[in-house]
Amino acid sequence: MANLKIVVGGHFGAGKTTLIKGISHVRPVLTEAKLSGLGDDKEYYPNKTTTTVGAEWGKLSIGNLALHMFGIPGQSRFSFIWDSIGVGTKGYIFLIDSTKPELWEDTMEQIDFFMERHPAPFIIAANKQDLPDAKSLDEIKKAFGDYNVPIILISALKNINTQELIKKLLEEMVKHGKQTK
Ligand SMILES: Nc1nc2c(ncn2[C@@H]2O[C@H](COP(=O)(O)OP(=O)(O)OP(=O)(O)O)[C@@H](O)[C@H]2O)c(=O)[nH]1
Ligand SMILES: [Mg+2]
Repeated sequence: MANLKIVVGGHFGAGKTTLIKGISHVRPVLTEAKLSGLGDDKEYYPNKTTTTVGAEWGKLSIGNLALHMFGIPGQSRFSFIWDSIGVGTKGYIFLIDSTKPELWEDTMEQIDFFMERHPAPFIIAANKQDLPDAKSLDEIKKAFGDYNVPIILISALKNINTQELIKKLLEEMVKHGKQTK
């Protein structure tokens, strides 16, 4: 069994915890705490009552691969632990809330942060595509196209396209592995 570490990143409220909960084959370890109201993140998600405050974990078994998914806390006040979560990562999924373009910049900052410190192949998951005001793939490409990585439209909550997301990530990791051989 080969163990691979995957990090799930993305801005506050993008759906990291929901994705890990939805795709993990074992009961995930979650680190959610009541939102303290610190900072101004509440203004974007007035109904959100909890936030992730530490590393979260879930596991998927695919053939002889064990994918260990580590979720990060989205709020930048916890960014001091991002660096340690990134150590040894073989691939990343960076999430955005497709209905909140004003927060996408925060995901971009995370991408730059992790690629500088712990580079590995990554893909972008445009989440919450079940909502009527979700931006289209074309609009998301305008913002994230420069990264030149796959962008997958998903709904973590409804488990739409999440298997495709994992498949794409594994393909990217294989592709990258071949290039670096
Ligand atoms: N409609 C819809 N809502 C979603 C989806 N994914 C997540 N949500 C909701 O978005 C809110 C935030 O989701 P979380 O999974 O807590 O987001 P997070 O990225 O872990 O947030 P932090 O840990 O606080 O950074 C919750 O109310 C979720 O139910 C989705 O695919 N569709
Ligand atoms: Mg979370």
